[in-house]
Amino acid sequence: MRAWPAPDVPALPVRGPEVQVFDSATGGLVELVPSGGTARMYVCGITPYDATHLGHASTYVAFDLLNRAWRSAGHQVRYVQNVTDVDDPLLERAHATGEDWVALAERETELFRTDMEALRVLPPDHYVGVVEALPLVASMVETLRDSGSAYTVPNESGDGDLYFSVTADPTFGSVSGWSRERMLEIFGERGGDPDRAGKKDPLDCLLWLAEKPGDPAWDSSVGRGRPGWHVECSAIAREHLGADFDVQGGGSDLVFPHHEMSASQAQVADPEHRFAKAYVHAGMVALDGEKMSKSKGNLELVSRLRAANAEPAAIRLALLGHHYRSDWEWTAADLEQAEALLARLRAAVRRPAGAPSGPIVAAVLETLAADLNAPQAVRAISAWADATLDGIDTEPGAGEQIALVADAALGLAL
Ligand code: 5CA
Ligand code: ZN
Repeated sequence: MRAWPAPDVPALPVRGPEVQVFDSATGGLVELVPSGGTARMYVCGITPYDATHLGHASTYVAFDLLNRAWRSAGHQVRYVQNVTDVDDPLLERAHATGEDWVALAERETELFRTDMEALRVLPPDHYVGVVEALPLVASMVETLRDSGSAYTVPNESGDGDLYFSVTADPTFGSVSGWSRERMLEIFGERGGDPDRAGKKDPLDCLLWLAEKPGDPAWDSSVGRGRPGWHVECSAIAREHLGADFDVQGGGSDLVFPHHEMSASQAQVADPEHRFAKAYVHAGMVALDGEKMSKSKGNLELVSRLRAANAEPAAIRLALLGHHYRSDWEWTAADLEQAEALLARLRAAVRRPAGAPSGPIVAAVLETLAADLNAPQAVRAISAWADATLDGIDTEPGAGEQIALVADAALGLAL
């Protein structure tokens, strides 16, 4: 699939430190020094049945900070993202509104592209739809089936759906670290079917769904049907990034079952290698007291704010005001404050001279390398702006240096 146009990332006069991020699997910070100079990152993409909301935007901006922090440290980045362009929620929405599911997915994916471009999010090098990756996904399902890690559960039409057996993976549970009780509690809420008759373990997850009347289906090496959710990301990540890549990312609602299952399936298909080195998760953005979600409909859309003349840089600055790992609630005040701050930062960087920039540039790169602390990086720039607007003008051209680091490291066009 086509991604979206890349914004320029200006070269910095200094290098940032190596990057540390919080890994959900080990529960601590890990330093991510990519082997061979190229960091490899997979971030789960959207299920395109509704418009990009600020929760999505916040998650993709978080991983954009990681992408930029690696680049600031002198590394290259190979970035892959999927689009879940066929799955139950998408088909259900299309069915409910009478829209063609392909048209719905294309429309919302295109809106996502324009939102990401407006927010200056660096595009993935490989933007891969599940439909276009079907042979790849089927091939991983086949490997799992042939290794005895999958089994058939009969369905209404007499065919069998293929399920992944979680007991095939001795390391199952190591991504989330959750107890079995907690897994059982949450599995059904996040696309799982713990109560389906015929399963060997309630936590076993769907690998391949046999054709259902009225639903799209494709011929494949594992029969006619369509893939289950988790295996799409196992297969797409392995194909485009290889084994043991640096970061598997997404929002914290993907820790379990999605990232647990994706890793498990890839590792059972290839027991010699880990799926990813670190599992990184962004916090959930809420609206009106509840997690912003397409299924609940409590959304603030990036496109709606843009249509109401909010500047994308202000939206991005509002998102950067919250640490990526925290859960937070969006309010209109976030945007108003960001608009005021943006105006102040711009006024300061346009001064011909300002407060010394070197320590600020270093502080921005350091705080971002230390688990992507964007709020602290923004505070450092804001303090510089205060000093400059207060009349400190010891460094000619300081504003240009500040604008450079804000652009390269924070994706902020001042
Ligand atoms: N297609 C799958 C991943 S393979 C999926 O989860 N799609 S999604 O459209 O539901 O979510 C896309 C990304 O946005 C995921 O990383 C998800 O964790 C994140 N996300 C969804 N809702 C929120 C929210 N309220 N706050 C922060 N991130 C969110
Ligand atoms: Zn995914």
